[in-house]
Amino acid sequence: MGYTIAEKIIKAHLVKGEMKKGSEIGIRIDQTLTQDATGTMAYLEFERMGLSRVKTEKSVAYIDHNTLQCGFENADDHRFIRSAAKKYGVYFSSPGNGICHQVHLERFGIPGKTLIGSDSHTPTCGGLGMLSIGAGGMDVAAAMGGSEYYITYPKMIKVNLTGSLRPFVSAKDIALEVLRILSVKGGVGYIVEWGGEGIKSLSVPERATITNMGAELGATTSIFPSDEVTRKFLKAQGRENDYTPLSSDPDAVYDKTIDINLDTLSPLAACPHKPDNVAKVSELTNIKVDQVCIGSCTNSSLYDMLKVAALLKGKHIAEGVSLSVSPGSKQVLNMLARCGALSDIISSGARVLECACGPCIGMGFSPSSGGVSLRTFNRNFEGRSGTRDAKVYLVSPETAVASALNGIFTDPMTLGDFPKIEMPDSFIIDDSSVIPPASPKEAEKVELIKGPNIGDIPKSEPISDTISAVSILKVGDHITTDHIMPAGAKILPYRSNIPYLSKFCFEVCDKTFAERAKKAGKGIIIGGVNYGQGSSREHAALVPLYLGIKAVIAKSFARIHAANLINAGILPLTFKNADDYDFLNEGDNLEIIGIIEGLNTGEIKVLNKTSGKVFTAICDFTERQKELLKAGGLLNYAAGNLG
Ligand code: MIC
Ligand code: SF4
Repeated sequence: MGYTIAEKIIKAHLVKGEMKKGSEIGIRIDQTLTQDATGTMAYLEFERMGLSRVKTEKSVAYIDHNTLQCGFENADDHRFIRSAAKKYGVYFSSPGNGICHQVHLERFGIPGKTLIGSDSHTPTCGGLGMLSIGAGGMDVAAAMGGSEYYITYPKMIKVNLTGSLRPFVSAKDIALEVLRILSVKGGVGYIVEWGGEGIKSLSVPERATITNMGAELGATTSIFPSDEVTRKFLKAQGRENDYTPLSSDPDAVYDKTIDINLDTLSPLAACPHKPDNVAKVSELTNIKVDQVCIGSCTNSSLYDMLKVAALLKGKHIAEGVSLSVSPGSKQVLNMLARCGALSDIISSGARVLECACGPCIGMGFSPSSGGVSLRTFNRNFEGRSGTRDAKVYLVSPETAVASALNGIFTDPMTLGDFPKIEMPDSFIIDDSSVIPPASPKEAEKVELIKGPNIGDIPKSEPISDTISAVSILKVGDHITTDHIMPAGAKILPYRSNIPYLSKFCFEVCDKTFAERAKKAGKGIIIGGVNYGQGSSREHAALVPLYLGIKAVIAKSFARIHAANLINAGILPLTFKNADDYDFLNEGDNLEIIGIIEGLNTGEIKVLNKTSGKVFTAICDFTERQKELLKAGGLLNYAAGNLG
């Protein structure tokens, strides 16, 4: 039996476990990336684990999320990360150099290698055949220190593309089509592998748009083969030496196959407030548009920006529309400036923002009350834009421009002829904003610089045999980490100040949660399906830990969040019988009994002291996860086992 692309990379990196679907494996990690909203914690954790120097082939620290710098907090985080990078052996990508995933794709990603990043969109580099996976900060810190990274050996989905995209239909529409087919939990437990004749006409950045949004499927990662298209891209980046061809074996076995005929695809949009709430743009055309945002790690490549510039050239956006354009990297911005395309964007009335995440994570540019915002981004969760009642639609750059020009949702296929986009044979290579680390000898002299907003990581305790606590919050299905620990301009600067951050925990669902949890001293959260989907932010576990949350009982969990809970020493339990969810109320007194024994048997009894009912929860963890829980999380565990 042959291997899929992902299986080949896993095989070459396997350190622990067996290549058996559903079992836990540990893989060697070649590269890591962090960004600043998760990076401060990751480097504090690296320090706490007693590690002194990264052991990876390349680790990069990006500054791209918190770039508003209203006050000293963000700037202090940047300074701390810069000092940690210098000391620990990490390359530091300065603010302004671009969004981590875009820059990593351009400058560092290598086909056939492994990458984990403290950001859920790390799979972007799957666009060039790299096995790249999003993870919590603690896992990234441990991997930087040379530890293997653990995943459940995934099942495989093959997406076969045939035909080619019609003008005005683009890679984003392919990503949305797969979301329409599979939904936001359809990828859980899978790696999505892309193939078929149709991929030949997709450039690396277009492939990266697709693997980027694989995160929204809940997939472990997504990957394309490394082929002639990949070689050309790496050559244009002056990195032809990094090229290796990589494809699946003809007899590779997939658990599921999806066929998409690109010839028949039309422009799509994800409607509020879920990325899988997909409709045809042609069915949305009468909606008035207030704001349009182009950029983010999904759609900010040079190709995307050149298309945008060409479509805007000589035209002006409609009255009442506010259009932002954020190129993904300094390379993209520089090339737009040199060829004059930037001028076409500016003349159209667009507001050019810096090369950073910006509006995607609510760092400014929030829509007006109830406003309709069309974004080329990857997430449209309620409130993420910074405006609670805004209606955010996820669209392609083509749909974004067409709608900005007309002031109403517009099918770009009505725009006429598609402009010819000339891609250069080589990109401007200027890595001067990436600061190399100090030599191991010099590193000893480098001091970590911590500003007053940089606090401690909350301490967790070894799991006890019984947890008696009140069910402090009951939430529904598909709760995102944006619900649990919101981001945005007001809160993001406090990612390294857990006590302050805790005031906003679950604010979107229940403004009283934080205060009630703190007062109760300990609590249990009840969740529905796909609890903790979305971002990799471990703050969605660390803050509940700080607020005394001992366990979360849910119908199912998103992969990264479940790992983050275990790393934080919080017990993630699933209902054996999903109907038991219905019999639980907020405020019930719960007792989880016989936890230590339950960890061995895989099941646990939960007594609802308020109703008198008993139900069973699943706690089917791997030996490693049990050890982590018994130690009270990865940091406690690492103190004895890493470094
Ligand atoms: C996101 O898109 O939600 C983020 C912000 O990039 C997060 C990371 C974070 O919360 O810092 C992610 O995707 O992991
Ligand atoms: Fe940044 Fe948005 Fe991409 Fe997250 S999804 S890394 S916030 S651009």
